[in-house]
Amino acid sequence: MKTFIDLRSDTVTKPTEKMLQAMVSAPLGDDCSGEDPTVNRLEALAAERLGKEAGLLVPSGTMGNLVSVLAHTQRGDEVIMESECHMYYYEVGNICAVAGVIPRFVRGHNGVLNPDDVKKAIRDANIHYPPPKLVAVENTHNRGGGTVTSLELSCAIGDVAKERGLYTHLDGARIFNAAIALGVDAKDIAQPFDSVMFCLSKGLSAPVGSVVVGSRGFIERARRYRKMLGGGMRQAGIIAAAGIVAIETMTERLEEDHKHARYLGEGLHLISGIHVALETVQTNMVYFDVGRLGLDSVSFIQELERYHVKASPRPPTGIRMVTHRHISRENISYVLNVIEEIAKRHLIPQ
Ligand code: TLP
Repeated sequence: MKTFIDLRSDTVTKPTEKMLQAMVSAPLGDDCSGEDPTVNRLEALAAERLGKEAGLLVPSGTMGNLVSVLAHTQRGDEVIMESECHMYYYEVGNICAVAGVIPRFVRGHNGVLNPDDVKKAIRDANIHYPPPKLVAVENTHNRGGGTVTSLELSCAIGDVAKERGLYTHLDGARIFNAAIALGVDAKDIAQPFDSVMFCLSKGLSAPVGSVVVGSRGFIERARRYRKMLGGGMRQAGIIAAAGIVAIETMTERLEEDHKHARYLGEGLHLISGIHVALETVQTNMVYFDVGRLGLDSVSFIQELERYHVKASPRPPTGIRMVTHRHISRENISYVLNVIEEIAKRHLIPQ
């Protein structure tokens, strides 16, 4: 059986040998009583790496964002967020359905928020309005193309929120990709935010898990909400062990994924009929459009699969490809040849 070149997401990465070894030998305990030494070590390590007081292991990024919103807000509060952000777009409406908060959208430039627009979105108290309580930022921004918010902009957004007494949360699912792209420490990216969620299970290759970090008081509240949502796990050290290896050994190599994404983006740019917004190729994602080939996302992906290549649809005519540890430069060269072949077959003469 031929294996697929799977560019759907960096979530498809398998644990490393070192992670598997760490998982079998991890000291374990009941984490719901705070007694799993490996979970405690991971939470302390994550907090230290992001410059916060405490950390909380959660089963997924989705739960990490949700417990953060729950811990910062009350029902009926307003959360200011980018209009294409993951917390709104892909988290099943949980902030409304579970936390009972209402989003107020600010459109970013390829997902990157402008602090002045955030400022304008924060309304003065009025009997007619829900009280604004939280500003949420996503870095890197998934639907924006894996785009990066600079330290200057993050700080300015943090200042705007603070001036008006709002909390700030960072969906930093891929914060270490942002750190590599900016050439800074992840701690600096986290600094302007009261809370940060980041994923162990994406480019860092751990099999399961995300971590939320913030002040001790915030993490205590988030821990209660994790329990309420059924995210309290028992011998979770088996997961945390892989997470520790992920943080300690897997962040630097993300640079390679970024180079591969750039190679892919630049190659696609040269293929007639493919439109790629090269300025958004800043980390490990490449979004492109196949509309000029007369194909929609789903039929293009079906064509790709005949060549054993997988990608994600962004309907109606968009495609997302994400580079990760299992994708080599040779794989990208092959994918570019395949797409050139498909494009030649379908290109509609202008
Ligand atoms: N992103 C996934 C899913 O949308 C399928 C992907 O393939 O990119 N924040 C951001 C920015 C994310 O990209 C994701 C997952 C999450 C949060 C949620 O993490 P999980 O999947 O662990 O709940």
